[in-house]
Amino acid sequence: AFIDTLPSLKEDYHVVTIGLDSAGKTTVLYRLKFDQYVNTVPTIGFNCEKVKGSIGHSKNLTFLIWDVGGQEKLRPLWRPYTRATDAIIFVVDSCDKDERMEEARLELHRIMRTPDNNGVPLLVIANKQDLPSAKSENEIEKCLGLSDFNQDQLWHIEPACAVTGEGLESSLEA
Ligand code: G3D
Ligand code: MG
Repeated sequence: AFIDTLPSLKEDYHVVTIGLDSAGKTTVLYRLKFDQYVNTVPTIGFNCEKVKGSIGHSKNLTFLIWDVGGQEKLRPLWRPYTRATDAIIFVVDSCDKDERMEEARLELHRIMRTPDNNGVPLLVIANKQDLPSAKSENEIEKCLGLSDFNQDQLWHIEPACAVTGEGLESSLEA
């Protein structure tokens, strides 16, 4: 088909990045896109970038990644954006205190519970691991109640730092 001759228009996977405001979603997106730190402003609406995987299983795959604002008033948008997506990335600030973690847990379970997202794989990025108060992968798994998901829900948690890019490449691979 004609469209196949236009490689720049094709991508293999649609991925939507959500999470509370200031978790680091936009930083993650631009780190993946440009492999460098980009200073962000709070996202009003959304950002969208095409990203090429660079290692392992992700090599030669392209991802169209949507980054949707996480402020409370924008969260109702998560639902339409996550419809018919191939995967959901939930970015969490690993330094968040219990109350914000609980808020993240509620929002995460709310969005994963919608019928559209039945069976959509979930990648949790435990971001800001560079900071001393960062919770460990295990703690975050508990805080977000990841083991409460249905048996058939695929999920994976990856500790990362969007500022340095650590952990992100392997996230795409996963
Ligand atoms: P959002 O898109 O989820 O709302 P942003 O979040 O990507 O805009 O990031 C919010 C703030 O967190 C930014 O700082 C950003 O630099 C910082 N941040 C993102 N990832 C990391 C990380 O891995 N480690 C650390 N230490 N900070 C991170 P500012 O100061 O611009 O608000
Ligand atoms: Mg943002």
